[in-house]
Amino acid sequence: VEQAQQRRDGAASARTLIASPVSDAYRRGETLDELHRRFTEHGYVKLPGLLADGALDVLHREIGALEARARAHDFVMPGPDTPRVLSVLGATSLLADSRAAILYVHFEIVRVIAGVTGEDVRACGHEEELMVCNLLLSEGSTHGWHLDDPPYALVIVLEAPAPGGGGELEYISDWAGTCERLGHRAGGPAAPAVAAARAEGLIATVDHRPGDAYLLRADRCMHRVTTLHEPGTRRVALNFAYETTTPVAYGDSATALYGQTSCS
Ligand SMILES: O=C(O)CCC(=O)C(=O)O
Repeated sequence: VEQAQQRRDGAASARTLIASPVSDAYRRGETLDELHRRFTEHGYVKLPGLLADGALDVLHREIGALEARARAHDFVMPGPDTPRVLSVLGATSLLADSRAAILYVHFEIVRVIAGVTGEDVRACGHEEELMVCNLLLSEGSTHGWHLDDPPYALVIVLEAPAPGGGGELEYISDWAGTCERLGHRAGGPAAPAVAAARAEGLIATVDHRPGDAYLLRADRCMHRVTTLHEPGTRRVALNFAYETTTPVAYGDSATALYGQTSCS
């Protein structure tokens, strides 16, 4: 009986995600045109209330059910030399045990991404980075400075601390150009160039409320999620990665963080 109920609940969740996941505001061509203009300029746009409430509720339940299986990390990522203090679910878990994939390929979501980026987007070719869930579960958690390999990240924030509690997105647009101007090496440890960018006022800080989404040019904008600094707070976000027709060269860091046998 319980199994039959679970199947019915699962089908109801899938139907909710399929039916109409994107809020009405994002169906308008003029909205997407304005977002495209801002995205082209900054490499970032906030998409407040992108998902309809029903779709968000389903994601909360699905991720909540998987949270106990998230892999906890506390290490310094080689390359940028920045901390990863968070728990993660990679694409294998999300594809096998959740319905998040319905959103990843949903025509309404793809239409928004194509409209905002102005690109004919394709699925990410990395088997774990395709879609991930990043769970910052306690005070001190952080997702340190890095670039992603795939060009586009659609991030859906499910939980966030109250404003001022940490967990903000910080980003630096055009990392390669910024490093060149400031006389730093773009591929080396992030700290010296980030400090120089901060001194020049080049770091944007954005707060996201639960239910907000954003699109980031993640291979060009250096970014991080700041440390949670209140006891008992959490930040949980889904990241859907997309490519274009240009092939992506994948390094080792996504596998180190999201792979089935990864660093700790
Ligand atoms: O959680 C976020 O807002 C950013 C996630 C991120 O940087 C990533 O998944 O590469």
